[in-house]
Parts: sequence; C-alpha cells; structure tokens
Amino acid sequence: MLPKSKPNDLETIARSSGALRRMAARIPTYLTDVRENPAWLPMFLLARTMPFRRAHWLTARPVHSSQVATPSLFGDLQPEAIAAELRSTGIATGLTLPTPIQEEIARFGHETPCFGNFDRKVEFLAGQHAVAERRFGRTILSGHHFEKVLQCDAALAVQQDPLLLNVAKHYLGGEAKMITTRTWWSFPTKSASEADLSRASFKFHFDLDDWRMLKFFFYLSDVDADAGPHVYVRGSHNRRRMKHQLTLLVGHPADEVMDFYGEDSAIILTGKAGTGFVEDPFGFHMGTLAKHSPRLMMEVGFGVSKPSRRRYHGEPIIR
Ligand SMILES: O=C(O)CCC(=O)C(=O)O
Repeated sequence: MLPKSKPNDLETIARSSGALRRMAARIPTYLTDVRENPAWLPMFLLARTMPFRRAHWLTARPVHSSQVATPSLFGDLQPEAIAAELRSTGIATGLTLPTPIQEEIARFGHETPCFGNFDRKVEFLAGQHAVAERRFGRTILSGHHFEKVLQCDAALAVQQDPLLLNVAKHYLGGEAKMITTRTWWSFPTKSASEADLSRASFKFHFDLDDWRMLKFFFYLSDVDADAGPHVYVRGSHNRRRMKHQLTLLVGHPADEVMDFYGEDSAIILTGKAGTGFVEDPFGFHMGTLAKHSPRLMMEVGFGVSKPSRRRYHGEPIIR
C-alpha cells in the first residue's frame, strides 16, 4: 500500500518551499549544463509537456528487425515485444540476470567501497554502514560506486549486452545510445529527514535528462516489500495532468499522482537477486525506503541526445 494523505494548507506551503529550495540549489548545475550544451535548455523546459514530447517522438529514426541473432545473457527475449510492452505501459519485466553474473556484481558491491549520499568524502564498505553513519555523524541513505563499476567485468557484460541496446533502439529509435551505468546501495536507516528522502528519489518523480530515455534496472540483492522496492506508475509515461506539465518540478506528492492514475496503476517491483526490468523514466517512479535490509541495484540508461558530461549520479561518462 502506498502512502496517501490529503495535505493541509500548511503542509502544501512547506512542501512547495522545500521544493523551491532544492531547485535553487540546483541552479549552478543547470547553468553548467546550458553552457556545455545549449540544446539542454529547450529540452529541460519543453520535454515535460506532452505536445512537445510527442513532436520529438515523431523524429525517432525507424529501426528494422535485425536478422542476425546476437547471443545475449538474457537468452532469446524479443526486443520488439519488450518495446511494445514499454509503449503500452511504460515498463516491462522479466529480464533475469544469469546467477553467476548476478553473484559477481553483488560480490563487487560488497567488496568495493561506496560513496554515501553522492558525497565522495563519505567512503565506506556497505557492511560498515552503521559504523559509517556514526563516524561521519550523518544519515546515509545511499552508497554509489560511481566509476568503480567499470572495474567489474560482469557489470560491463550487462552494460554491453546486445539485448539492452536492441530494446533501446526499438523503443527510442535508431539514435538510441547508452548514457549511464551505475551500481548503488539503498540503506535502511532510522533517522532520515524529509529533505534526505526527497534528495534520494524516495518520492514520485520523472526523469528529465533527455527528450527520450530508457532505464534498465537489476536487483543484485533479494528485494521484498521491506527492502526498498522500486515503484512505477503504469501509463504515466504517455499521459500527464496539466499541472505536472506546467511546472519546473519533477517530484510530486504520492496523493496527487495516485489521484490521477489510480492506485491500481502503481506496480511495486519485488523480486529475488537477479530480477530485472526496464522502464521509460518519464513515467512516475520512485525508490522506497529500505526498512530492514539494504538493496543493491544496477542501472543502465539510454538516451537519444549527446550525453551530458555532468555525472547525474557520479556514474562513468560514456563517450
Ligand atoms: O532507487 C530506485 O528504485 C529509484 C531510482 C530512480 O528514481 C532513478 O533512477 O531515477
């Protein structure tokens, strides 16, 4: 069951001022993005509106089915069928990592120090999370491996698997390219503030790093309802209430999102280590707070524009 509450006026004001503060803090990053790539600005302003998005989708380069079967870690899944499911609901499940690959990435995740809350000064091993929270004197919700993920051969095998690019091309168009790869921990913690939770994507939001995007996610640890499952709102990738198009904010309260799409549209993704799924991240989605056990996750992202040199999550830059 997702959190649902009717906000009172004071709550609404507090939420808006928190959101404005977070936006203001991002202004220097936005300025860097515009300087690096002026085409980022029209994307940032217009890609959140349905008419402009639809116009951009019309520019997608058509892709013809490949006759050459390229071996994939995922067996003989059909990219066309996965892309069709994505077009219909925004999400497709059923991608399972082979056990040796999942185990190797999980071993990497345990044995490689991660960076807490995106801060390179907060470096620790996942098994030392409680000690690290005491040592650094702060709540640590996430631990990213940033560019270290490229040291893991199994992660590279997933990143470069032909199925991923094929699905991306069939969904996004022939210009699809990989733009991000990351592995990260989400940790249970007793002391998270509202600000901590918003920063860490524990709130319904949509991604706006490119006009058209696709993200593959793989669980590397078992994820049940208490281990911070990912949540996706089916159908929200191609239908958006006007209020959520005409705002600079990408994060919105659960009650607003559920009122529009209906509780039944939210899919809570639980599964054993190795479970994978792919989604259009323009659809509303979020991570949930891990209550008991930490979650280790891998993401491989695709887009259609020149990748920004800014590291959205400190992940390796793909040239
Ligand atoms: O941690 C999660 O499940 C959500 C990740 C997310 O929101 C994102 O990659 O945009």
